[in-house]
Amino acid sequence: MSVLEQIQENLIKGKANEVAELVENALKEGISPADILNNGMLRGMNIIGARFKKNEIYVPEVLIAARAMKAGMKILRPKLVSTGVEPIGTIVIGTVKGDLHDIGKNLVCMMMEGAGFNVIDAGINIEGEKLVELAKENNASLIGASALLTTTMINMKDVVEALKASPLNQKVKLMIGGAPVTQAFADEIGADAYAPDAASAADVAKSFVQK
Ligand code: B1M
Repeated sequence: MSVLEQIQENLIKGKANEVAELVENALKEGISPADILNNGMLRGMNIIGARFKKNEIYVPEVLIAARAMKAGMKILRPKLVSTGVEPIGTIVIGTVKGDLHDIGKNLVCMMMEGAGFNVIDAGINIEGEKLVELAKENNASLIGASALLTTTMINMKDVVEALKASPLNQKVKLMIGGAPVTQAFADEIGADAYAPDAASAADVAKSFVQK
């Protein structure tokens, strides 16, 4: 089995130390950082995303795989930067005002990172205006808003309004999600997209930057 296949397999199993070590080995073998990312780690993360969507695996397995991805990225990121590999886009993600839930949001961040995005995690209890400000500062192409409470999901409308009122209107897309959120709600408030889970969120985000 090639070192890239080993990276993929160990990432899927969530073996963080092994992934870090294999990434080091791959670099020593002269494999390019982009190849390690695209044909080792991202392939593994794509498989995790697909299995998660089909309910073949659950949140703990995804979190463990994401931790392994992070361990590999710690070694790889400086090499990617020095060889000029660009992220596929930047996304700013936060949990909306009044809401402190972040497990799902963190999962979305990890899947986005796994898909090749530069992720700016704005944290929890975040005003719409702040998300827009961060998108502007970081030249993001997407904003993601998460909500877990029926009482806070309405604050997603503030993100829509803040975006509309900014120069980023039409340029930056807004995706929303979280347990009480639906496509109908996204349509109602005028968000550009809704995703039911973290893997779909990464797919939707990719489709936006590929357009
Ligand atoms: Co809270 N809580 N909670 N809670 N909590 C819920 C959400 C609740 C359903 C529990 C219940 O009553 N059955 C209920 C909401 C009821 C409602 O609104 N109808 C509730 C409540 C009421 C509350 C408090 C008000 C309780 C209180 O204090 N009286 C309080 C509110 C605090 C606040 O936010 N202001 C509160 C507090 C907390 C804790 C702090 C204790 C803790 C949060 C810890 C943390 O996040 N760091 C907590 C937890 C853990 C939960 C439950 C148990 C689990 C939520 C979770 O993490 N799920 C939850 C009950 C439940 O769901 N069983 C509950 C796992 C996570 C992976 O799923 O976040 O849905 P989820 O994310 C998914 C998708 O939704 C999607 O992708 C993720 C992965 O596939 N997704 C996106 C999420 N964001 C997305 C963004 C996208 C796209 C997809 O695009 C950008």
